[in-house]
Amino acid sequence: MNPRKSTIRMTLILAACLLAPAAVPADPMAAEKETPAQRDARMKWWRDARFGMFIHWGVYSVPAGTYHGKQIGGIGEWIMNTGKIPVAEYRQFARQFNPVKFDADQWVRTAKNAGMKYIVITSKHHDGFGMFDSKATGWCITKASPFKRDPLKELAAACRREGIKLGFYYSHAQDWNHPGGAAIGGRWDKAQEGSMDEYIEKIAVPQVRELLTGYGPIAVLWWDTPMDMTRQRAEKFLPLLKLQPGIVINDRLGGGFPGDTNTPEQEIPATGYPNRDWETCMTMNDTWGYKSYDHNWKSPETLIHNLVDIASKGGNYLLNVGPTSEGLIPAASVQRLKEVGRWMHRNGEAIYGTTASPFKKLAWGRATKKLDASGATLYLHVFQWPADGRLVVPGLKNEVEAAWVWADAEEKPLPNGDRPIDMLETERSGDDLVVSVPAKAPDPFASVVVLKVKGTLKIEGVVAGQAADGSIRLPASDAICHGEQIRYESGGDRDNIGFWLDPGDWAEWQFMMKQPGVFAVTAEIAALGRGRFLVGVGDKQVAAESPVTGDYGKFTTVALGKIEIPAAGKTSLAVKAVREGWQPLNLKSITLTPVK
Ligand code: FHN
Repeated sequence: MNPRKSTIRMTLILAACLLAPAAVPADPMAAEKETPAQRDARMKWWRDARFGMFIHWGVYSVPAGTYHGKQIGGIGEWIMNTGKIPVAEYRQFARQFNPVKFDADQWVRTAKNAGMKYIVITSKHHDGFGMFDSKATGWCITKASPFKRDPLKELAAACRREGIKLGFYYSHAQDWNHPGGAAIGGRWDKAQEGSMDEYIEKIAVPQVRELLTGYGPIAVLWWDTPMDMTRQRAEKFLPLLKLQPGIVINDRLGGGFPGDTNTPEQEIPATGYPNRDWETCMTMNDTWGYKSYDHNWKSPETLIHNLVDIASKGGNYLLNVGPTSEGLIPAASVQRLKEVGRWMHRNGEAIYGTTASPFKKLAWGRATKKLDASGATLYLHVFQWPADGRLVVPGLKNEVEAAWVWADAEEKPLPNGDRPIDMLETERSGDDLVVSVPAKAPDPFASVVVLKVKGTLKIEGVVAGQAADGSIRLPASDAICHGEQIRYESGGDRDNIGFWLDPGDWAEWQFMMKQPGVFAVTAEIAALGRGRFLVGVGDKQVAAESPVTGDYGKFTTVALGKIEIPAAGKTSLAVKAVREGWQPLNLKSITLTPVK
């Protein structure tokens, strides 16, 4: 949990909306009709793509974060809700929405040159404004704005020309302009009152039909915030999906339908979702829709590392841009996408069509892989280039066929147009494989070393061990999280176990104990209330209580007591909540220090 990003209340409401579909049975419609092989075929392009562009564009780009001269907190596309702007007043912004600089080809080329393979654009966000020519309402771009053009038509044509897949985001439940639409936090204007079922029947369903029939092949339908979506309401949308048989839908329809993809938002889950397709959606600054004064941009290095990190966990990266009311993608976004594109141009082979890393942890970076009939190609993405020229690949037992880095094509052009490579030597060192790499990193952000190995991948479990003084630090990133909600949170300033909302969830560490004995146990914890928990190794336990730090991002180190670990060997340590009076806590690490 990181309440600093938005209010705790909003986070919990959104989390409840988003988490709901995870615990429900599979989509019966899909299960009936699709074999696993058919599903794999349908998902293939999406799995290969790994990188897409999210576009949040609408009327909210006119106020751009400011209302009556006041900067409104939170994300830009929520300004109507956060500022409690009356419906009639918000509608006036549409009169100023005239994005004459919008150039669909340019947007699509910006995405394509960044290495992105698909685009998902807001066809209607929570403000209910149709960014397309809708027959179902007057509250859409062709009727309520001076622009009159249908930007989604133009984008669809440009995507077809450039070979980029197009998807539509559609806010099916929340709609703050059409009577009956849901509103997180409650409605604030009489004009919003109405029946949700009627809204779904008269606005949402007809609009989704329009979107799935009038724009050529639509690759993705991206639902959002399924507030008040009962199964019955969600079912109204299902027949429409047959209009685009190959379509991929996310997990936010609600009503118990898991969809095709999980959608972690603004975070990269520690271990991905091993049995689900998933896609991290993320902003480049701190807002989805354009805010004129949000300059908190992620660096190109962070964006490249995020893309690699996500691919190494088997997911896709849906990276957002929030164009202006003139129709321009902000220059800061374009510039960053160019940098990512430069990296992808050289290293895309190590991202597209790859699957998750076979390594649990790599101290210097991440890995992706491609399997083939004779063995595997491992792509080692090195964030910290080894100063001694020795790249240690822990526990890799396979015979190496070849190792190389991609050479600079301009320095070493090959007559047949093939990619020039610099071959590398490898050697064994105990359990590990060592690759001798050039002194200088080929890339300032992430250099790719390619290892072609023979046979089925064999990597022997590498677990943490004690330091020379007998102590051992167990970081959140090494924990095995047990439960539906608890998870490792990383990225930005987060590096802890969080979302520990269910006291039935628990965390475990496995490590190698060489010098058993009695250990003092300390933990780095952030919490808002006193939650009781147990730290246990076998039948030995320490009972403890979390400190109150006042913020889920503010950690303090607390001594929890002593524990005896009597035997050497592979050891498991568990941290479990005490159900009565449980208060969620964020846990960064546990440290065991030998008691002399
Ligand atoms: O409320 C929206 C938000 O505005 C944005 O569209 C994100 C993108 O995933 N989805 C919702 C919050 O989860």
